[in-house]
Amino acid sequence: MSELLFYKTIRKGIMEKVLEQIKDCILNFDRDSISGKIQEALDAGIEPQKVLNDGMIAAMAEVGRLFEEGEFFVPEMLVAARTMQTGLTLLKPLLVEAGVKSAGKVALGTVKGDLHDIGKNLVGMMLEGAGFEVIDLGVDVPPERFVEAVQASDVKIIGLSALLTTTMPNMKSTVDALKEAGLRGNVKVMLGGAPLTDAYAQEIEADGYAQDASRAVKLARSMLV
Ligand code: B1M
Repeated sequence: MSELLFYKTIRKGIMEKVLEQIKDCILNFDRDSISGKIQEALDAGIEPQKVLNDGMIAAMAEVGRLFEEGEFFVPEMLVAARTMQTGLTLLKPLLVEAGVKSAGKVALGTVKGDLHDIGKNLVGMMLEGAGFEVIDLGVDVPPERFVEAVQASDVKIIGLSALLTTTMPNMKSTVDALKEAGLRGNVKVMLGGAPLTDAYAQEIEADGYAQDASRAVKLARSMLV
């Protein structure tokens, strides 16, 4: 083996190891170590996008798989997502600087009258983990705020969350408001929340429903192909 090839092999090994360690931080909920590991990766010359894709997004995909297989539950998914968020704080400015394209912009909110935001926040974190840019409109969001969000920027997906049967109709009002504003063709509408169903999504002419945060990522991805 030539000297150059030898050093290249060593370097590749170091890079792979630190990316694995970043994944492990997320899978083991190690918020204290993740920023240090990301810095180590950057210092070793790994591009921020590679850190994001092969370290963090890969870990979040694994989190989603473990959740779907019943090995992780909501609390695990939540702390994993928070660990990823901690790492993203360091990585985000570098990604922006490097002009890394987001997977797409999602405006996310809990609909009017509804104050539940734990599930919505989890969906937002998982979407960010998957490379989407998330505009979090918060809770108790009236239809016109969603319309404004689409008017203001190149939002590709509107994500509506509701936990109360009494606030579900405000999802329909939001879809109707988008239609009235002539914007329905510009965006996909994704629904979620405990009382929601596929049938309801179809009834109000939304584009899809996701049962949980992991499936929300898959749905969002499928909406943009
Ligand atoms: Co409320 N609450 N709550 N509550 N609360 C429920 C929803 C309820 C089912 C409890 C019950 O009676 N068993 C019930 C609703 C009954 C119904 O409508 N059928 C209820 C009620 C009645 C109320 C009040 C009316 C109580 C009162 O004041 N009398 C009141 C309403 C306030 C309001 O919103 N206007 C109220 C208030 C509250 C708190 C403020 C105390 C608190 C919310 C705190 C917060 O969110 N910051 C609260 C909580 C915590 C709950 C329960 C216990 C837990 C909800 C939760 O966070 N789950 C809930 C009972 C329950 O669900 N077991 C209950 C964990 C979370 C991770 O799951 O939100 O389902 P979830 O999100 C999942 C999926 O649904 C999905 O992915 C997430 C992660 O996997 N998902 C999406 C969610 N949004 C998505 C969007 C997507 C895709 C997927 O795409 C855009």
